[in-house]
Amino acid sequence: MKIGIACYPSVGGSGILATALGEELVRRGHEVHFFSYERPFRLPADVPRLHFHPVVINEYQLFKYPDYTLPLSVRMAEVSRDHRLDVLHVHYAVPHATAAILAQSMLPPEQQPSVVTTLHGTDTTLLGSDPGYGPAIHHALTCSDAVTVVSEFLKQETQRVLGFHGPLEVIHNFFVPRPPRRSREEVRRELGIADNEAMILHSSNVRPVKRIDLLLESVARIRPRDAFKLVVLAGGDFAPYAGDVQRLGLADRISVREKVNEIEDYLQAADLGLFTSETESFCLSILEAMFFGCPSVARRAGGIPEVVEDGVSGLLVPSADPDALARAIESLIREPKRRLAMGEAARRRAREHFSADAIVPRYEALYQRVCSRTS
Ligand code: GMT
Repeated sequence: MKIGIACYPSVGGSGILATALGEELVRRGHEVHFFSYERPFRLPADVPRLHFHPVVINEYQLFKYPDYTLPLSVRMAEVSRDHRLDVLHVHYAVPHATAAILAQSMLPPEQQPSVVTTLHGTDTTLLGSDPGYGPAIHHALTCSDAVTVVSEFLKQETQRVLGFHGPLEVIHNFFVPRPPRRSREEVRRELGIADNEAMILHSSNVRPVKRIDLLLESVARIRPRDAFKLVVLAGGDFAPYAGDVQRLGLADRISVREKVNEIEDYLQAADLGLFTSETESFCLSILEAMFFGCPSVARRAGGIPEVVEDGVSGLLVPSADPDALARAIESLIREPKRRLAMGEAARRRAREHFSADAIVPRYEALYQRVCSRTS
């Protein structure tokens, strides 16, 4: 099939998932066309049947704010027509779903691709309740040929927040780990982590929803304080948290790496993950760690319980309580055998339920279904 994918190019779960899906579809023989204002940062170059179409945004003095939706829809319409795309699969509703619907309606019926929209999280939980966005998102979902969500939790939130009661198919996130480029020892040496220190890993775009303040408060309460080092892979600017790091006396306990591409190097070196998000529709970062046998301590938030079985493949803490989070981490630092067993359970669960082989055929089947329906 010929599939167009629109996504955000920067570090963020929806763009990462969309990129991985595109790569997997190409590996399975499909032709894939990506649309974004920049090349998605994990998108490999020079892969046959994998194309990238940059969307050019011109600045006009008349506009106070540059518009992205219209140039995106025009680009999607042009490429759909020129390459005879079967499907436009858009990741994150705003503005991609609206642009796809517009692109579809710009074309004559015989050239119209089907539109599949995947909701990832804040497009429902944050923008869905904004009166300036909610009705437009609802409209785009209603006009889509199919809508998917990345967890049961997000399905319920989409029904509750947006009042959308059309079909919603739950297709969880997946991950395809690449082989690490450096050894575990090399990476730990680079990070200054001694053999008797547990490496706690947090990776995210460090937006407010990730509650980095709570993350730092929690690790500051871990005892003994020389039992760990926290490594933050920040997909955004970590500078605003420098004051917290100083205030909490964490300067010698924390290493931050910004915009890392070789995440596998760090995932294999980690002993534990720590995630304190206010909400997560799934939490791709927890899954990435699971593939490397690294169990996580996380808040029981949003769709995280669909990823981690509490007490089996990780530990879930019911509230935003830094003491409870610190105690959970301490228990796994103190009991390496239990931690390793949890890591193994996490790895098994990840491979069984959230591998490309488990998930990608679900998208392929959906594309087949919508195309046969529309044709
Ligand atoms: O916060 C991010 O990392 C980006 C965010 C988004 O809305 O694009 O990620 C969401 O999509 C990921 C992939 O489906 C999910 O694993 C994340 O849980 C989800 N983030 C939130 O719900 C806050």
